[in-house]
Amino acid sequence: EGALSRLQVLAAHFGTAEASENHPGGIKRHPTLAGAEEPSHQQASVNTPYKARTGITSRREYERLYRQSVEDPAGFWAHVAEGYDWKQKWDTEHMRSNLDLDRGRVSIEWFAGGRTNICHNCLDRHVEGGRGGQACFLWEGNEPGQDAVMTYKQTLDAVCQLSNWLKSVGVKKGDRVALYMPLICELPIAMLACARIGAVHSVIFAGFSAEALAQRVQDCQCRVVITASGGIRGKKTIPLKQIVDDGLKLAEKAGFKAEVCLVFEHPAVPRQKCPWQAARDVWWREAMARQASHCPVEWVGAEDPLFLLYTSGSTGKPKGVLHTTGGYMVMAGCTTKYIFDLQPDDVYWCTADCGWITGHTYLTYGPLLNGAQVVLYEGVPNYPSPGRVWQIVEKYKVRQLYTAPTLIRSLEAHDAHFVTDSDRSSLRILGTVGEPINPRAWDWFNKVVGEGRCPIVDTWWQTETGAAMLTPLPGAWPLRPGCATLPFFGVQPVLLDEKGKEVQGAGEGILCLKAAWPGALRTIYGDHKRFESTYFSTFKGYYFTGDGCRRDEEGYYTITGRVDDVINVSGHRVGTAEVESALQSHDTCAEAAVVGFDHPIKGQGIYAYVVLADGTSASPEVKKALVATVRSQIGAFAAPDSIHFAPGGLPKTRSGKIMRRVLRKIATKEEDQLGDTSTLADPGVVPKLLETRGK
Ligand code: 6R9
Repeated sequence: EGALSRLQVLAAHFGTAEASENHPGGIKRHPTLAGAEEPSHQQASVNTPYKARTGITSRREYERLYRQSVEDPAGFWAHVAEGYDWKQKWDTEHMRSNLDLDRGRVSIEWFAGGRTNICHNCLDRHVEGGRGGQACFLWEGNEPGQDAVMTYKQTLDAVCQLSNWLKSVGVKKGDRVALYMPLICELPIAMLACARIGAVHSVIFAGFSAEALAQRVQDCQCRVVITASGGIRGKKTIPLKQIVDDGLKLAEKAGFKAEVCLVFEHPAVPRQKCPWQAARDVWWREAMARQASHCPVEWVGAEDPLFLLYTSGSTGKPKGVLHTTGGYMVMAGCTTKYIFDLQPDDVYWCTADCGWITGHTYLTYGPLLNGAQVVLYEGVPNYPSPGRVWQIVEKYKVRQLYTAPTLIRSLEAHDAHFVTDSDRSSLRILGTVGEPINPRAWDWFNKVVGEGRCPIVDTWWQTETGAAMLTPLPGAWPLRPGCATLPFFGVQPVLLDEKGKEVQGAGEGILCLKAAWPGALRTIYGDHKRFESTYFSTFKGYYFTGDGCRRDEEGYYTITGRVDDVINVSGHRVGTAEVESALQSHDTCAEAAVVGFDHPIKGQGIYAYVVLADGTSASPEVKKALVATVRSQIGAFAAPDSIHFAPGGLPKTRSGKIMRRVLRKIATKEEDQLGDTSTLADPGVVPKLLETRGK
């Protein structure tokens, strides 16, 4: 195949030939819930007909492009990038990376030399193309009947005002801005306003506690914090500004001071009820009233930072994952287009919060780069009834719905009429992300929600990967419940055995990624050594994902779950070390060890073993106090489901290492599979743990 025809194929698929407005360019088991399900590889294929408007309608078509994407990654991605506006083109040798520590510092660069702005590509480009009057955000409040629409032009104006305000308080390119907000339009607006002027946003999920907030604002040394007076989810009002004040007080004790705090007045907490520090705090509405709705874009380098997002690892404090502008933009736009077959004007709904990576890539940047109408829902899925999600689908005629297995399981538990009472005929594509989806939930999503006519895209990826890595393309090949199927363009997954040898053909191993992709994280903020050691030292030359994975004869990939000490609770990553250190900070706790266990709704739950301090005796009050400590230090979502007092101590090897395998088996009542415990310093602790379980 000659170079010319290859370019033509690329042009046809990535729309660069069209002048239309918008063509941006120790392995664990799968959590087989309820124990009775067949694992994914034993499931029959499901062939849901769907004709993608992107033109990729068969596996052959995909494979042709995939081959090009891995044979000439720089050329492939440059073609995709041409679908976006750049102030300055990238160098001819724009992709420079080294993933091999033996060859020196790990570094990743894409579109080097290029200058662009992601906010411009998300908003100005569409407005300039005559689509300013089209809906950008379809906001749905907590209460049914509460809603608002913002057009692309209105969104651009609001973003410009905020950018101007940020500049007026001295925020410059490269400065960090922390966002702690409910899911209202002002949250993505604030992200875009930072991006517009080259400031680096750091969204902190509004479910994190004051202490977690303090840790994050300190680590990123943000100049400004943007928040709201409060938020409302279901029947619960959340005093966000109070939490920010508490967090900033803690940070001040540790020697860090934020200069300005911008507060959006949310009706859930009126201003009279909001704590206030006149020297530092500013009301959003008053501040915006003085700002012009025009603000020139700061053209930033492709490798200038776009955002920081903190995530949990298996050890230590949360890591500030840093993403840069060009590669992230190109990959966010491209994956959204191909995975969701997203076209301008499509009504698209992703139920994630902006506080997580999914809310960055697939609620904000990806859909806006494609000019879609984005549904933003502030409330919870089961309020005021378990039918709410489907009512929203009917109300806005949602075409693509992207959600998490935990939400699917929690709604599946209710009578099917909650779903069927609403008209879902607008739905064309369903998606899941965040954790393995068990086949039963997949089936329900497929048959009951999608009436068997919507392909389900089970997308595997991570905060670090920036965009989806393993995913079906709708209609292009048969699906299988619980299976992420094939790699996206440019993604080269490998399965390594424990010795680091690549598994060939069908088999199981640790999922790693070979070669750099544009959306990859570039570093851990302020700690490049930790970046190298966390992701690139386990297997030299490969990015280590932390997930176990199986590949079958068809080349399909199935994620089997984390192989490290990260627990995935309702799709939220929780590090065992973080929960342990929260527990250990409490006076009653001498020692703690935390493991995950299969949970019917949350996917995984948190099981904590606690050795009490001398003089403390086990009681329900102590349990409560320990759970409360975790809630206040991390957030409610990380609260242990069970606390198991271990009077005889924890199982340790002679070198003092806690044997977590043993703790996992006891927590999941699989003591028949404890394995070899003869290397324990004191094998007697095991029967004591079994005796005290459930007490
Ligand atoms: C996007 C996101 C990443 C971890 C990842 C894996 C799990 C995500 C999955 C999945 C099975 C899927 N995970 N998607 N497991 N199937 N489709 O969730 O990022 O919060 O960083 O979590 O989530 O264990 O390593 P993040």
